[in-house]
Amino acid sequence: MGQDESRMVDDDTPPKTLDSRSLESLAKYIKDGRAKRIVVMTGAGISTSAGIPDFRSPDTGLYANLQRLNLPYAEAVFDIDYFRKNPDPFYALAQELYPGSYRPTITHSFIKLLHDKGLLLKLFTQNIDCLEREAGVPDDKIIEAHGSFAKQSCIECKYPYPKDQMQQAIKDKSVPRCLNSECNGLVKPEIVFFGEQLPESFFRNRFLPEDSDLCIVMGTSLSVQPFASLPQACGESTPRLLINSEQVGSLGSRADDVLLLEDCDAGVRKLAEACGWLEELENTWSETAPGQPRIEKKKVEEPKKTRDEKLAEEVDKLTEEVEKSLKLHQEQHEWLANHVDNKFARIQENEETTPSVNALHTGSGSTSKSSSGGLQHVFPWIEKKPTL
Ligand code: CNA
Repeated sequence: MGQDESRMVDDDTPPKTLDSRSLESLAKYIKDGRAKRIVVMTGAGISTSAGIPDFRSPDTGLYANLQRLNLPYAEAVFDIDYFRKNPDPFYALAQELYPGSYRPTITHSFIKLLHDKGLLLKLFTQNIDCLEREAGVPDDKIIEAHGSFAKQSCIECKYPYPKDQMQQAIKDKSVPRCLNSECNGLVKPEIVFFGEQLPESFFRNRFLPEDSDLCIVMGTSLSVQPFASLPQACGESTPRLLINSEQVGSLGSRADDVLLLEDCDAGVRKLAEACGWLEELENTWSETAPGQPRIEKKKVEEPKKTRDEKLAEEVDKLTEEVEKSLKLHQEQHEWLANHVDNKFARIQENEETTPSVNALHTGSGSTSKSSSGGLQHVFPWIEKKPTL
């Protein structure tokens, strides 16, 4: 049985893995090569210094500043039932939160540095802002437990919606509708709303912390389940570090928990310095500055297409080809009709003067004035010319 996760460990309890519950001791543990499979768990607090408010900080948090949206209660903006009735407040807010206008923080770059050093097992984030990707952490290392703005789809039939059209809708504060005309459901970014299921990738990886040798929790109030239980999945003797403005969850209840109750950016700088990585960290972060050559990002994978979508695409392609060929056919038809008309006119003209040429063209030796009639089996669309 594990120890009581709700009680803070007392100062007399000796750590099991670290020399002491201090940042220096934790840094030594890392430098000694004992932390090779680090799990990082993050929340809105790692993005506040980028300019994105968190939810729950009093005064500055998002929930404290939503009066302008006239919501019945602050959380309604992310509630799927409320969204069905009134999607406008979400789209008003989405314009402010949409990725593209914020620079990753040095805390995001710290996670990238852990990856560069081959030490990052997985990042579990509750954030929807995609700043981890912007910082260069590869997609396959990130579990976006609450989804993100990276993809969008219909809330009813899940039909994917193109990114560029979503960007335009966000810009216009308009509410996009499903492109499947039979559905016409509301479209939203694949952010997990209250009342929606977490992504399958979260459930698939939720026990991964058991395999870690260090857990770093940053910028989260650990108040949203099931994410909040992740740190408990770490082994009893696995060191856990909390970098946050306040003590949260069960962090501090175990013998190898280290608490750094301060600003995330300041905290990661201290840890990096203690590990001898500060310069590298600053360099990694400087790559995210506006105007710097962008970090190579892996393409966000488009959702896999269903059989019906593939079929619809194939039908569209075929329709386009048929239309193109019909258009060609039509042009050819017009050209030939003109051509024959001209010829017919010339023949008529010649007939009046040189009947022998006419006989050559019809191939019959006849002097019939109805030449086009002879061509009708080849060009059936040519109307029979009236016999002059
Ligand atoms: P939260 O409940 O708002 O908690 C944030 C925590 O971070 C609090 O404990 C704060 O004290 C702490 N904090 C804030 N700023 C700092 C800082 N600079 N340094 C250190 N600590 C700080 O947010 P959670 O992430 O815990 O809640 C989960 C919600 C928040 C998820 O569903 C997210 O989708 C949602 N959210 C995400 C974003 C984003 O993507 N940036 C923004 C706002 C909300």
